Amino acid sequence: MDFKRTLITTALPYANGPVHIGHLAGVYVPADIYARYLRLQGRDVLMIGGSDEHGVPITIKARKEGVTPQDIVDRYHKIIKDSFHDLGISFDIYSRTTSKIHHDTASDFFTRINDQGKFVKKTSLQPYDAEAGEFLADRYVTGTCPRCGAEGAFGDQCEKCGSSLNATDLINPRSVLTSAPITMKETTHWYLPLDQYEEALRHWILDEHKEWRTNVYGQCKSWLDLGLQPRAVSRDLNWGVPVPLEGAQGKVLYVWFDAPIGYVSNTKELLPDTWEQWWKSPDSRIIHFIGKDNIVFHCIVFPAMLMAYGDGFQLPDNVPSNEFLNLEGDKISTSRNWAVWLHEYLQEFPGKQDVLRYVLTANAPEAKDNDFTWGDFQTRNNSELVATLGNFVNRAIVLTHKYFDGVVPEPGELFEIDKRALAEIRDVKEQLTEAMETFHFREAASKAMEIARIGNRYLQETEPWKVAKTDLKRTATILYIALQICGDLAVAFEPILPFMSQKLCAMLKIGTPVADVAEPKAPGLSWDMIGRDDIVKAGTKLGEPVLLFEKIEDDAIEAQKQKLAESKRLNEIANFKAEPQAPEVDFDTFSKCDLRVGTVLECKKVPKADKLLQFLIDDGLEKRTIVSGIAKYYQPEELVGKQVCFIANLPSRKLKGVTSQGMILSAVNADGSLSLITPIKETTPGAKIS
Ligand code: B3M
Ligand code: ZN
Repeated sequence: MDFKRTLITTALPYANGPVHIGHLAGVYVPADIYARYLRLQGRDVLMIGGSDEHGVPITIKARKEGVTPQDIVDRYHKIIKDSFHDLGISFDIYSRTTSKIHHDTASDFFTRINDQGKFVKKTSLQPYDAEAGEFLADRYVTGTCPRCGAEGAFGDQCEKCGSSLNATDLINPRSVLTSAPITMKETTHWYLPLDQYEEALRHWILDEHKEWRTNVYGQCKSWLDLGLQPRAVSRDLNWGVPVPLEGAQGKVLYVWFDAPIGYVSNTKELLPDTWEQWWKSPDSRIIHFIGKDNIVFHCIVFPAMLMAYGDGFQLPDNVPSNEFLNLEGDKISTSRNWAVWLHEYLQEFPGKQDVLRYVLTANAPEAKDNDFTWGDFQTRNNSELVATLGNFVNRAIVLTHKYFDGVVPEPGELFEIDKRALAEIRDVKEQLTEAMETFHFREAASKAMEIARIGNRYLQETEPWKVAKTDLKRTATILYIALQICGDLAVAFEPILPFMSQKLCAMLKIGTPVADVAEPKAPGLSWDMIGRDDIVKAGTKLGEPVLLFEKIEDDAIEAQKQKLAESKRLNEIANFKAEPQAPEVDFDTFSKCDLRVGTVLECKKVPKADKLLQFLIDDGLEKRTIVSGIAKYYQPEELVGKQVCFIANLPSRKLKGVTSQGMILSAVNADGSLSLITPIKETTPGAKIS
């Protein structure tokens, strides 16, 4: 089936925090690559995005900060939207689910399904806070975890041991609102009877969409094999789209009911007159880009909603969901601040949007979870973007300036080696196109880089800088071919590296510059240009050479690693639990310990012992030497003149050849590091501690 239009949707991020590299790698970068690729192919495409502004976590965050949920979503919607824009994600629209049009559209979905009698109404017991007079969502119930005994577990999950829970599993369940013990109260909700759609879904996915990614297909199959159950589409909550029925006060549509409808609302907002074409016409197709935790909602629940609604809505053609991206070996976590946040990256690496786009693509978690490391980020930048791509383009353009005054020379007769390079590129183009068509963007990045490798090899073999000494005509042909390869790169990499492509186009004088890289339109280039031998026209005066990429130095990477280490440290502190108290000692035993304050006269490192510092202490009587294992946490210079506490009457012992007469006291911090103990007010050396 040949499609006329492709509607690309991207999961709507919750507007309760900024987006991080996990979101980008899973959804937005691949979706943007695909949209840009289709535009270059001259296809009709729409890329729809927006913020998901409902749901319990937003109300919880608002309560914590003492602001309204609207304040929260206004704040994060803006951060998210701006950061996507600055990364060049070329949305046709990025809207939000608090918009009027979305509320209307979501209400209409509910009403029409309800009017057809397709919901089931059921009454059940739900946690209730009698003091506040409110039903409690799972997250609003807290208590002791029945599995690990941790305090402060929530009604959906224990964050200590990770078990998923029901509110009623908790020991001593209490309301987060008032701390009152919860009671159970009857409440009525509307359910979508997924079981009634099971056969249709089974046929549609398992028989008709065998081409879906194995992770997606497999997850759907296991859900379907388990058998589908009716799912509640409403909640007792005061934040969301109100259930549009008389007598449904205090009830809103469940966030997972309204959020996917956001794709429809946003299309409507963008194209009030023609939106239906994109959703209902059989020659349009819908592609949902999502992360793996959203598969069931997009492949089962939303399609069932669309079936129930009817009216010609089509089901998605594909759902290329990615797996998860980890960070330096650990799961990305918002609450532990273990993430690379997009808005921070953009500030800390100005002008390096493409580096992130490239690394997230080259290392995309397409078939399995993958790891982002700063080391890999640096290597891919320095050895692939700088040394392979940037270097090739730079050589071709600088040599043209050098030998031909920056004017693209007229080629002479093509030699075998020239033809071979062009033929190789046409082969790679075929594989690259196949990779793009089948959502294998990792492969696409590697194929596009292959073009730069072909270019480097070509220059290496033809050596125009040598040929130029004797044969300028031949040099002209070589550089002409090299410039065509630059043109290939500008097009082939446009979906992945749109900022680079813009700069390269400006040097090669191809395409039409766009004012804003995030603008959703092809920059006057077309996919057909790749592999042609006249992309860059002879006689064109090239623009000045600019560097496409620059080396990322170790200190920038170190700074990022430090930042993560700091997150880890703060987390360890947050999770610190003091050790249980030691067994009692009698007073006499304690008072045998001679504890004193001393002043540091000298302090130095102990040779060949990276943990030890050697102190010379004024202890009020004489000078004594003490060796202490704190070299990792203090510089010797900073301690001279400071006062420390020590045990004076321990037997001396030899440490790495130095005799230590006592022990300096320090506190062991949550992360295992040490803090020296010092009197708050300066005292006389030798003062007893009692
Ligand atoms: N906001 C969940 C998520 O960000 C949800 C996606 C909605 S897509 C319609 O993982
Ligand atoms: Zn637990």
